Amino acid sequence: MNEPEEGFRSGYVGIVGRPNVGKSTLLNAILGEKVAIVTPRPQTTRNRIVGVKNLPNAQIVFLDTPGLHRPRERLGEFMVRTARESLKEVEIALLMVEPRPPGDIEKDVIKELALLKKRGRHQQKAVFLLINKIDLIKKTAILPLIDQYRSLMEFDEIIPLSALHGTGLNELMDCIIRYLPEGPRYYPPDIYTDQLERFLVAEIIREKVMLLTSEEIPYSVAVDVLKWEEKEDLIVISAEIYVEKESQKGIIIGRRGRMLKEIGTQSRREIEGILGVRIFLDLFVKVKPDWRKRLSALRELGYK
Ligand SMILES: Nc1nc2c(ncn2[C@@H]2O[C@H](COP(=O)(O)OP(=O)(O)OP(=O)(O)O)[C@@H](O)[C@H]2O)c(=O)[nH]1
Ligand SMILES: [Mg+2]
Repeated sequence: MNEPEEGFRSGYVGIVGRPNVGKSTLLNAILGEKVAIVTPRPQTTRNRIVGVKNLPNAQIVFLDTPGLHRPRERLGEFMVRTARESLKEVEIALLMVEPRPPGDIEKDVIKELALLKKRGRHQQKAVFLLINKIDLIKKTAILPLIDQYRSLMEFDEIIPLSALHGTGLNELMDCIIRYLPEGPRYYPPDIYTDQLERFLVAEIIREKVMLLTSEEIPYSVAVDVLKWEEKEDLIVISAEIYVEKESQKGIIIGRRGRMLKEIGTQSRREIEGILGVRIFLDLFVKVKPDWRKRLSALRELGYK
């Protein structure tokens, strides 16, 4: 960590909200890089994802988090804990919501955010409300929503936006910079995430599984990279796709191995695009019975 430069601003900014509101879409849009996977299904993100935005006079460390929900198994408990704990580290919390009136999840997190704001030790934390997906509603519907949220808490800023279309992002960035304290660079200026390429590769494979399967399968899958061998002009990667039941294994493999082949092809193309090198990707499917419920299995898969 460097000494602060005169006038340089920096800080941690957490993005929280219920699943599927568009948190990861926002992070990718701000960075202009894919660091977090996105699917139309809730509970896509399972870990805290760091994304660093480097600007000439500021560095913003964004924390994308798993969606807040009422967990039904241990994996869900881990996810919600991860999201809530991230809030403690941030200077600014961004509560992202759908363009809908607040529900129980929003009311609960707002209570927590109001407490955090009061308790902020070194410096008061700021809390912004981001009303996302405004491309889906009429302009006239925004003001009544703002009023409803405002009656629950005094937000420092309320910003309607569309992470998908990029609307409102400049205003959001300007607001964030205004609230950041002076501080050092936490990361070197050419770094935009702290995640290992191995992790991103596993996530991209999981994204393809989530996009190509249905019902319980998207949620029952975990991916682990087993081998990573850099050769002269290609990288050889093998990865294991874990499911919870034998029947799920059959679905992931598909008729004559077709589904697994499709997962592999789509993953490989995207990984090649991101890493800029030819990839040989070998996928295996394995049953880890009820892994989402078992602490030891969760740990083995990196959810700890
Ligand atoms: N119409 C519209 N869709 C959006 C917008 N932002 C995100 N989405 C879509 O919403 C879905 C969920 O997006 P994610 O970014 O994965 O949501 P998330 O909040 O990270 O979800 P979890 O990781 O499950 O907590 C995807 O299908 C996105 O394309 C938006 O501004 N407008
Ligand atoms: Mg997400």
